[in-house]
Amino acid sequence: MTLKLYAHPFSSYCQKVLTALYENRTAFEYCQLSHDNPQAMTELAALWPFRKFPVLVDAGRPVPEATVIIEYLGLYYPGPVSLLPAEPRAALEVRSMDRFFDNYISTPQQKIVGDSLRGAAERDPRGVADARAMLDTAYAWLDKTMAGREWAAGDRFSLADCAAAPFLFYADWTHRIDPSFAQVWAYRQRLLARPSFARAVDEARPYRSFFPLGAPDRD
Ligand SMILES: N[C@@H](CCC(=O)N[C@@H](CS)C(=O)NCC(=O)O)C(=O)O
Repeated sequence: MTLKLYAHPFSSYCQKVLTALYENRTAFEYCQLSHDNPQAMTELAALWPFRKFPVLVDAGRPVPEATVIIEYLGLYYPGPVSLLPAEPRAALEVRSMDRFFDNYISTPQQKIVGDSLRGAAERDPRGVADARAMLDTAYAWLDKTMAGREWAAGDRFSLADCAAAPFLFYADWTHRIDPSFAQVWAYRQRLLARPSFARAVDEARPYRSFFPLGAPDRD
């Protein structure tokens, strides 16, 4: 087996890639990052000095960044489910929704969680307030955008849904999605029911106590 993934099951960006791998039943070696496995952390730092994960390694070639990993898998290890349409205009819509979920759902969500891990003197209340406001704007925009769509970019599950699934999952735990956003709620439920993401959620269940804001008793 040539593919090795450095990842942790509870990480949202790792779940984004795991969902893509599970969609296509792509075989890979799972190198689980943990403080109990310093060797894996050392290897990660050597592969990608930013120490962000996931990182895929293909026969020694490091491939960082979740979106790029999923595109890489589609190019070099294609399976039955094409997560990026071959038609360039359709691909552009998938990529723009993927950017939306990374930049306007995950980034503010991570800001809020990251801030909660800081000591009182290092907290950034203005930054957290801005992040909460960004999530409110993003939920409202997504609610309108999802009207008439089954998946993020239309009627086919794609790279953008691999991003949406973990990011909406944790975003709601972090900054509740108002029940009035019925389209967002229904979409989040569809994502939770998708077997590839459901598997990633199940594999992460043992780590829910890690969630710094307290994991809710649902999902
Ligand atoms: N831009 C990266 C972000 C990856 C990311 O932020 N991963 C988190 C885990 S969900 C991480 O590495 N956290 C550890 C750190 O920031 O030191 C991607 O798209 O893969």
